[in-house]
Amino acid sequence: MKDIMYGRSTPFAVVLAAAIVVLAPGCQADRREDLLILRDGNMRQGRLDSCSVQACVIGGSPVPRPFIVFIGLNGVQPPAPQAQDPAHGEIVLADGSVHRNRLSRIDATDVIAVEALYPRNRVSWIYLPPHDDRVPPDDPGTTEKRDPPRGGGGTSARAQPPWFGPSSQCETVATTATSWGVAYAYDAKGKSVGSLPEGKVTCGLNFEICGDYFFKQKVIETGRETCPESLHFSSVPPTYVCCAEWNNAKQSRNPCDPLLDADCDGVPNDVDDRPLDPNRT
Ligand SMILES: [Ca+2]
Repeated sequence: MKDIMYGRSTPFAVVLAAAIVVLAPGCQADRREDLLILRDGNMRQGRLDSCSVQACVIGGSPVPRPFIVFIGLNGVQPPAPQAQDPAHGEIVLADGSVHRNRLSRIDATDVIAVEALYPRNRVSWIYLPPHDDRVPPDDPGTTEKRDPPRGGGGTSARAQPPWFGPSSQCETVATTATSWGVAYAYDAKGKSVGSLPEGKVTCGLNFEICGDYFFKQKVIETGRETCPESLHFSSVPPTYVCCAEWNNAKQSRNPCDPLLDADCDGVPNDVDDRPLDPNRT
């Protein structure tokens, strides 16, 4: 799961970037530090804690994503490589390969992009294109999600199970999802069971709800197929779940068993293209 076999690989071109490097007086660059090169030419250096869709946090200070043009990881030193296609995001690995991919987020161990997951310790540079902030993560489910019907209000929308939606009586926890493509085979639980033959890749989707994990997959032939949209993390958009209700239903299986059908729409999780939306399957 930590290996990368998915994504475009192209020659690595390096030119001098026009960044004006500003270091704090007396600050000797730590070779293991991370850095952010900003669009105004300034640089921030330190340990990158994380990046979300909105901001990257370096040395405990958030920097809004729109201000950032390059993220350097694992002690790389400026100048940054020139983007091969400035209109698109790129991820440059330590082996020099360049992958056109749009950054989603960075955590302690992984760089999560739209089409792949990269082990953080193998990533050197991440290029964020202009207007990166205007392109929200593919999240069609969020905008189309409907409010739960109340009292037969004339809508044909299916009733949402009691664990979805805001609640003043229950602490809710957001679901998380990760998708990737690697040349490994997985069992039904998402455990890696060996390598795939040359030219095949597993598209994997993992999502977590209240401490329970779900895994979906499809093996594709590279060059002939791409990973289906239903296995992209955006098919499981962050959804707030009341874990008390979730856990109750795991026991009572009322109105359904959420471990088998998280949105109670009658379509089992492993074949539901929208497993957290009872109105889409
Ligand atoms: Ca379902």
